[in-house]
Amino acid sequence: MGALPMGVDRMVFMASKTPIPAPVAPKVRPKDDDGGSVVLERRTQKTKPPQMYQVVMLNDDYTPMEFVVVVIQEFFNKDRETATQIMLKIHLDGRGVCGIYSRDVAATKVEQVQQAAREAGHPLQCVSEPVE
Ligand code: TYC
Repeated sequence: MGALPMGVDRMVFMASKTPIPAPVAPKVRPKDDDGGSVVLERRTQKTKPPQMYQVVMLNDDYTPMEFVVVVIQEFFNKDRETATQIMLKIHLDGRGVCGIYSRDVAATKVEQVQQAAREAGHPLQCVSEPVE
């Protein structure tokens, strides 16, 4: 160190700035490269959309068509025309998709249909299955 001013035997340094907050972790990973600089490399997308489930209604020989139409209207929010088309598709093909939902919602729809069928004394069945 060079000469101090006359009468001063030591220098005292004090922090004069407010502390800088710790940096927030970035959503990208730092990667050391050759030059000693830090490159931020974007992480490849890791979140996937959730698996969806279709609620499939099954045909049987006993449940009245009218009951099926009303169930599809009530629990799958279809208008009467759409509900009738779905019911006829089930009647002809043996099964038909009434709606596609997240897993929990699909499971609830199945429960609601089964409960309504049980209470009305009909053997109507439906199941939930993953789409694709
Ligand atoms: N097959 C039934 C009948 O002829 C009608 C029916 C349609 C039943 C769809 C179930 O999921 C069903 N009465």
